[in-house]
Amino acid sequence: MVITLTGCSTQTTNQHATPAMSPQVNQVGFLPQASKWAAIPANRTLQSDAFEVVNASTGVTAWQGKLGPEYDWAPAEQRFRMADFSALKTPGRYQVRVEGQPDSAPFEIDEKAHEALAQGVIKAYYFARAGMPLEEKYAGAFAREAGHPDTQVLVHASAADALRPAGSLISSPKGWYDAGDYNKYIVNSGITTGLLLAAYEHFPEIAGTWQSGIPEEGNGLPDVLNEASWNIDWMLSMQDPADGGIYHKLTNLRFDGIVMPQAATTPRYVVQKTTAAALDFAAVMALASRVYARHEAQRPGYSSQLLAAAQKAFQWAEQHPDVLYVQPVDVATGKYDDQNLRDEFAWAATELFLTTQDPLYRERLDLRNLSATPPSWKDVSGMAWLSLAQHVDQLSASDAALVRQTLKTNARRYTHQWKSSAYRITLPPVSFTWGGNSVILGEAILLVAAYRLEEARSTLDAAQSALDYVLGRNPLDMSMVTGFGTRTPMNPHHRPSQADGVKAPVPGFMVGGPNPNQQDKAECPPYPSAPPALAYVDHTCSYASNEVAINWNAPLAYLLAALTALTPSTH
Ligand code: G3I
Ligand code: 9MR
Repeated sequence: MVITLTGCSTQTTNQHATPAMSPQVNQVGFLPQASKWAAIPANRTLQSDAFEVVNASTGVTAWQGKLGPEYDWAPAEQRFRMADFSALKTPGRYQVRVEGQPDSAPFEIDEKAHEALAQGVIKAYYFARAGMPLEEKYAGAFAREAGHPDTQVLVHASAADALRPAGSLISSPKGWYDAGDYNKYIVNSGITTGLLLAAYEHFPEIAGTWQSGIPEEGNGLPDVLNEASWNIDWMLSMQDPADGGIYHKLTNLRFDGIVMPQAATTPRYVVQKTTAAALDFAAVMALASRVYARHEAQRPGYSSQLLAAAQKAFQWAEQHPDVLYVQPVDVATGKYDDQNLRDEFAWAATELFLTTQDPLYRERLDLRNLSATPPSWKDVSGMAWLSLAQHVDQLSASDAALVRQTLKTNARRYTHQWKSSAYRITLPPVSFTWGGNSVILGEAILLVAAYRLEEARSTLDAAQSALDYVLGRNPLDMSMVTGFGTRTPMNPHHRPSQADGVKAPVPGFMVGGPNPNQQDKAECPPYPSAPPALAYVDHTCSYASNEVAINWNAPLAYLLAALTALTPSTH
C-alpha cells in the first residue's frame, strides 16, 4: 500500500500500513537446535488448525504441525495462534504455510544461520566511523569520504576552565557516529562499547572469529576488538588530562542537515563534564583493560593505559558525584541526560573491582539495591550484573549467591512473561518506546546470563524469541535490520543512507522500532497504525521509530554471539 506522508519530503511504501496477514517468522534463520516459532494472525482467512513448513524452492512439505490456541495480543490489538516447529532440525531454506494466507518470508535452518548477520551487525560500526574514508575495497557501494576529522574541536563555555578556556581547541578524533546524526556522545558510547567488549569477553570463540572485512584485518586482533578500539581511542581523548573528568559529548550546536559526513562541516564542541560520562567511561575502560590485557603483544601498554584512565575518571566522579547534564541554551543535539546515577556508579565500581580486585571498589558497590534491568544508555545496572555473572568464581561466596539468585529470579519473571504472552515474547506493552527493539534484546541478554549460571532450556528459548522478534516474528512482519531479511527497513533516519544516492540503506543497522509515543510528530504525519506494536513507519522522517543507533546494534551483536555459543550443536 502506498501512503503519501504530507509534510515529509518523499513518498514511501510502508509494507504493512495495516497489520500483516501472513505467518510471521524470523526472516534470517535458526540454528538447527534452536526453538522455532511462527505467529499466525488468527483472522477469518485461516481455514484450518494445521500448518506446514515447506521447502522454499520445491514447496515440498518438511514439517506438519497443529496451531496452538487462539489468543488476543493486546499490544497489536490482534488475535494470534502460534506455530511451534522446533523439532524441524534439517538444514534447508523454508517457509511457513497455512491455508488461506500467503506463505511466510523464507528463512534458513543452518549451523551458520547467524554468521552473516553477526558480521553485518559489526560491520555497521565500520560504516559509522568518523574521521576515516571508507574505501570501496571494504565499503563497496557505501564507500565515502572521511567526515568530521575532529582534530580541532572547540571547548564549549559549559566545559571551560582556566587551562582550557572557552574557544580553545582540543583534538578528539575517531569514534563512531552515534546514530542517524553525526555527533559523538560518551554515555551512549559507553553502553555500546561495553556490550561489544562483553560479547567478546563472554563468547570469544564466537565473537573473536567474526570477520567484518575492515582495514585492520590481519593485524592479529579480532575484528570486534579492532572495531571497539576505534571508539575507545576517541573516548580516551574525551578525558581532560588535567583532572580526569570526561566531556559529556562532542557535537555541533544543531543537528547537521541531511548530507554526507564530509559535507557536514559546522564547528564542533566538547560540552560539559558530567558524572554520568565519567562513570560510563570508567566502566568501559576498566572492562577494556581486562579484555586487551590478553592482547598485550598486539597493543603493548594499551591495557594499563586504559586502567589508568578508568581510575582517574572514577576518582573525578567520586569528587563530583552529582554533576548532571544540563543542555546549554545554545546546544540542541542529543542530551543523553539521566537523573539517577546509582547504576552508573555500580557499573564503574564493578568493572574496576573485577579488573583490579581492589576491595575499595567493592565497598562502593551497593549490590543489594541494584536492580537487574535490561542494559540501556540510561540504566546500566544490567551491565554490572552481566560482568559479575561472568566472573562469579572470583566473588565472595555471599556475592556469588546474590548474583545467582538475582539473575535466576529475574529470568523466572521474564520466562513467565514469555510463556504467558499470546505472542511468545518477553516484552511488556510499556516497552514499546523509542529504541524498544533494543529493550527486548536487553531482556534476552539477562536471560542468557541466567542460563549460563543454570541451564534451564526455557530460559534460552525465551532469549531466542527476542532474536526472532527483531528479525521478523513481529506484527509488522519485517526484519528490523537493514539488509538482512526479506522485508527490511528501506528508509531509516540515517543521514548517510539518505544522502549517499544508493537506493539500499547502509546494511547491518537495527532500527528503533514501534513507538506509540511518536515524538517525531512535528516532522512526520501520524504513523499508519496506532496500536503500540504497530506504531512504526518506514520513512526517513521518523527518528522516533526508524532511526538507527550504535547502542541498538550492540545488544543484537551480543545476543547473536550468545545464542550461537549456547544453543546446543547438532554434532
Ligand atoms: O525514562 C522514562 C521512563 O521513566 C518512562 O516510563 C518512559 C515513558 O515513555 O519514558 C522514559 O524516557 C524515555 C527515554 O528515552 C529513556 O528511555 C523518553 O520518553 C524518550 O523520549 C527518550 O528517548 C531518547 C531520545 O534520544 C530522546 O531523548 C532515546 O532513548 C535515545 O535513544 C535517543 O537518542 C538519540 C540521541 O539523542 C541523538 N542521536 C540519535 C539517538 C537515537 O535516536
Ligand atoms: O536527526 C536527529 C536524530 O538523530 C535525533 O534522534 C532526533 C531527536 O533528537 O532529532 C533529529 O533531528 C531532527 C531535529 O530534532 C528536528 N529537526 C529535524 C531534524 C532532522 O530530521
